[in-house]
Amino acid sequence: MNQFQPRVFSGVQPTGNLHLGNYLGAISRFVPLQDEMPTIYCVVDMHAITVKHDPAALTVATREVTAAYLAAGIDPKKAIIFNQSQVREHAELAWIFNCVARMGWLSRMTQFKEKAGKNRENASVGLFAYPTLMAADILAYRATHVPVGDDQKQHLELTRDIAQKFNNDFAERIAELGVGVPNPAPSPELPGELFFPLTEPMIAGPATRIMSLRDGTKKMSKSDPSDLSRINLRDTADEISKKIRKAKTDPEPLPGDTGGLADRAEAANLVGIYAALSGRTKDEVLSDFGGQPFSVFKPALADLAVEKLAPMADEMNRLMAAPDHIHAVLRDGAERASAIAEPILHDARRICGFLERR
Ligand code: AQP
Repeated sequence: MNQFQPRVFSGVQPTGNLHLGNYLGAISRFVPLQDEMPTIYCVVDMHAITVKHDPAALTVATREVTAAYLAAGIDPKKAIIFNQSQVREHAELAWIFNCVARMGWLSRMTQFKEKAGKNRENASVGLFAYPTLMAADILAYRATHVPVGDDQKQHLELTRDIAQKFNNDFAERIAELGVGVPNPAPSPELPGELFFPLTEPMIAGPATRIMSLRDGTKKMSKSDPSDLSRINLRDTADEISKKIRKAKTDPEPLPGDTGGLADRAEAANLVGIYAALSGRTKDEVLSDFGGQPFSVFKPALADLAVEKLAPMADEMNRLMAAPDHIHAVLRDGAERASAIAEPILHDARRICGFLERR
């Protein structure tokens, strides 16, 4: 691999209904990383306008994601927290990447196909180009690691493809300007000096894909029209308990090990949630609950979910009620983020050959 300074970047869209999947797949995993390397956590509001949106709701949801970051334990003195639209370099680098990425690459993105649905002609150009903006989010900071849920794997592969093509297309220019980082293992695919790292996805643990509580084959999602399909991060204890009680299951008792969860998507999902919330493996959970019916397991899961999530909801509500602290965190974060991205974009512009203001 290459020798870039380790740095984490990740983001969450402020599209409302932040849910347990966002928490377990992403936000909760952001917290320990802040003690391991420099971390940048973004509220990706420019991504949120790729589908029809309500401007007033976007403002509120931007505060809400920030509140979730803080309530989950991200310390704004350690990590940089900011909203994407306040750092211009994201949009600028996204344009450069629109000219590096190929139409064929973007046409293969499953998230675009799912979100555009049958009416693709009517989808926004922004929705199609979403992955190039995501690549820019990451590479404007030359981030080396990105913790995300499993659904983002394909976009991260595309980010690597874009970085690789940029490094190759401009290899001579990067060397000539002396702005590259030595690549310890040059190959026909990658030159000896790299401008962008090949970012590593961090997709691990028992909760990389939390499924809908109503349908174990569908991802838990903000945009699911059924509120019963997800546990929202600001749900009350009663709402959490009710949703778990009503979660779809099968009539069989829980198996004694994970092998017995094959073909039981809903059961596997609930066991995965229990494992992630308790910090144990699925097999450990099943060694306690194997042979038990859902009438025993569901109340235990509800108690655990309330114990873990209710204090976070309280803190989010407190922060949202007096958002001055949220605004201060975002302002400070945007300044610190700009200070990293500006010199990187300055070099990217020179690599492209844009004539500077004189
Ligand atoms: N169900 C999930 N299980 C595990 N991780 C998940 N993530 C999303 N859903 C799950 C992870 O949360 C982070 C932020 O996601 P996002 O805001 O970019 O939204 P998304 O991935 O498009 O998924 P959503 O939340 O369901 O929104 P909609 O309904 O708008 O598509 C990412 O790291 C993601 O992997």
